[in-house]
Amino acid sequence: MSNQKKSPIIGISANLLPIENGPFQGRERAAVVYDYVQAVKLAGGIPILLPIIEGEQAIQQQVDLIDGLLLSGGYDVSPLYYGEEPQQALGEIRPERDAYELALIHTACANQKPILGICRGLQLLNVAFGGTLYQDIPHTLPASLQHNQKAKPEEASHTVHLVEGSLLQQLMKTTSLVTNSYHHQAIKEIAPGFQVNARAHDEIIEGIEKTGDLFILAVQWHPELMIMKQPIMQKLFQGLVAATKHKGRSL
Ligand SMILES: [Mn+2]
Repeated sequence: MSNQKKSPIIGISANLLPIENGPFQGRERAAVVYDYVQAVKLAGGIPILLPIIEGEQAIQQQVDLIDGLLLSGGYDVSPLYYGEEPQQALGEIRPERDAYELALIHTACANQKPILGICRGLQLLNVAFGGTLYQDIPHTLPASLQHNQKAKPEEASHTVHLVEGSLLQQLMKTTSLVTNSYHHQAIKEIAPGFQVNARAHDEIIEGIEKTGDLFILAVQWHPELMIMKQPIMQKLFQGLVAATKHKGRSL
């Protein structure tokens, strides 16, 4: 098979999930919700899972295997990584996943690999480049909207306004979306070198992108869970796959 016909390989960062019962109870799985896999495949990429490993050289070799990186959702980011102590409302953290994915992000970026971050992926991307987070939206901003929806994952929960002229807005070809929302943390200070590309009505940041030539873009919602109901969400994954070919942020 010639290189030209090969589909881009998209590495999806895996979560750590404890097995809840049976003989292996308490052991941990490297896993992602299957919707990420399907979304990447549907967009024309070949999905592979990237389990947490240690070691700069090993992570470099993982990055060498992939053409693009998808940062999946999961636990809260340890506030120690952005210079804060834990508040009461902080959720479960897995610092070993933070450490791994921070190294993964910097290695992918140094190797010019496009990155799409989802939910925790957006938060970690912001922290990786020097930004900070609200540890708990209801605690810090009690007047905010409900960002941890009770509706089913495929259902839209709140409106998101896209910033005119941003990469996200050009990709989605609209200035307004309705999205699901499964986060209790949000960006407080955006990382240097990044710009906001989407906000909810309460000003909570719902998307960011890195300025410059690389496609490094992230959203706070879960587009992978909405594709069947809102096919427009597929454009995010198509954008990531397309960026592996252009080696840049042009669409
Ligand atoms: Mn939200």
